Amino acid sequence: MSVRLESPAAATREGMATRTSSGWAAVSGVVSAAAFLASAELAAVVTGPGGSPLYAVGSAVIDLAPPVAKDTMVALFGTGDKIALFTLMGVLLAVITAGAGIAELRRPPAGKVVFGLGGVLAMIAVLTRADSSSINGVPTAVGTLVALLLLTTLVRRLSRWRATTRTGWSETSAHTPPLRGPDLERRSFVLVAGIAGVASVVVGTGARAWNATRANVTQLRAALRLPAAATAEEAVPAGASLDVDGLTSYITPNDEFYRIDTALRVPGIDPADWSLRIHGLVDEEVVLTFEDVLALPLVEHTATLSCVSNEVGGTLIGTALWLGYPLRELLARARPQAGADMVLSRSIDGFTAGTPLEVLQDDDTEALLAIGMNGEPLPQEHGFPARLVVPGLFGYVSATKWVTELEVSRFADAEGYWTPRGWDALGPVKLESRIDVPAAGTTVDAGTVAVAGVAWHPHTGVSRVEVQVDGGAWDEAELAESISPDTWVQWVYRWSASSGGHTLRVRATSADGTVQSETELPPAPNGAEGWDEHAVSVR
Ligand SMILES: Nc1nc2c(c(=O)[nH]1)N[C@H]1C(S)=C(S)[C@@H](COP(=O)(O)O)O[C@H]1N2
Ligand SMILES: [Mo]
Repeated sequence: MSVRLESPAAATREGMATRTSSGWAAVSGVVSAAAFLASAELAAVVTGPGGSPLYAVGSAVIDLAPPVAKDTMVALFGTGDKIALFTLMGVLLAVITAGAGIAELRRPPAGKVVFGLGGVLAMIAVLTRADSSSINGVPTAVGTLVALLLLTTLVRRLSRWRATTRTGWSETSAHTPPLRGPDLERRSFVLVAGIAGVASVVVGTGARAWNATRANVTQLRAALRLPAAATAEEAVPAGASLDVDGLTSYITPNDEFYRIDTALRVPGIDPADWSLRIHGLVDEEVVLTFEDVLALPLVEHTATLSCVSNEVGGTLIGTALWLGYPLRELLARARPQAGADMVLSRSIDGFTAGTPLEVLQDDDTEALLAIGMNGEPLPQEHGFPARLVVPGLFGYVSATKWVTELEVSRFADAEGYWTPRGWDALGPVKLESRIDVPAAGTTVDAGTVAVAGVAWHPHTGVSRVEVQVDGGAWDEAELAESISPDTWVQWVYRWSASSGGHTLRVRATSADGTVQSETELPPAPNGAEGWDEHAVSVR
């Protein structure tokens, strides 16, 4: 009996048979899939949980599955049906991507094609979810890119390792010149695969857990039923909405409402965990839970909210029906002390706004701790579960979203987030008007053309809007109705347009008689000024 003795190096070479390299290729595929999920999940932390391909594909499968399959899943796994589904999907994904790894080693770019197709399918699943937006596609794109890069680098390392073990490290192959010995090539492959695999598991589970809590807040919000207002707002008068195509609607739908905040990640607050603390220069510290707020006699109030950063003609403005409780009542409970002149509201995300105390205490200003927006709980991006809304003040000095604290203070002692960043401590909204139609730079037919838009001077009101054509005389526009001076107002001017190029301008007059200033000012430090102007052609 003869014994064949092999050196360890020879054993390594023998061990790197086709079967082994296929095994490692399969590992490459699975690790790349894990990297896809992890990097997509991480990107979804920024874009929102709706961008998670894991979640989207899962719900797409649930949507598309025939009822029999669903019933079977529920019968087999009961309430564990979702976990069972995800396990099944995980196994399927592992099998497919293991195959893709092998395919990439044997017939490149077959594996990359499989990953690419998978990315496209995941993208379709993400974008076809109810109320998905294009931003939700970003995580899947990021994940697909990361997976393709990782698969490429892993398979390249693997084939170099294979080449060295097959031919000896001194020889080279045309495609993958082995630069180092088999041990180094093996180490290089295993190291990258190992790091990528471990990082994917750690980052992926962390990001998934984070996104899952946010998804839960979405569900909590959807399940929340707001009480009816004790003091209801009057119905929107029919005369508030002019019948002009392209004119901004009087009430801004929630999903069209502008969004401005410093939050990288929208805070996800469970109402059960939320509370508002009123403290500082007060005789009595007050703490309110969300349940406390729901039990209060709530009021509805329609108010226009706008951003100090809005340029002349800009769209950082919207009007909503807010449901909430007057801040004046809450402050009365806390009893502010003499000498206090501002309230520093603080968000859970650290943002602060300094609002004059007298505005918040004013009987004629419906400054609210708002929990509802246009008949729904506040959307998460707009401050769920509670924010402030103060008619007549720019958002940066008043409209704190995800508000958790009101600190009664003094302008001499404290300042809001934007004040040390070049914006005034006081931010009353300025008198402004905007042309919506005809859009700037468009061509319209000669004849009667509806020139229309909105004008606002929240809490003061607009008494007149005028339009000027080509620098001529100012002609009065027709004003629509409004619920109160706290909202913007639509206007229309029926223009007899003759062919050629024309310039349209608009200016408003406030209810206090002030005429909108022509002087152009930039947004900083306290709001833009000037007349909105549209150049149009008439044919
Ligand atoms: N927590 C928090 N609240 C905030 C802000 C912010 O950055 N963080 N931005 C404010 C500004 S500048 C504006 S204009 C309004 C915008 O509110 P919206 O996003 O609901 O339109 O929110 C205000 N409340
Ligand atoms: Mo703002």
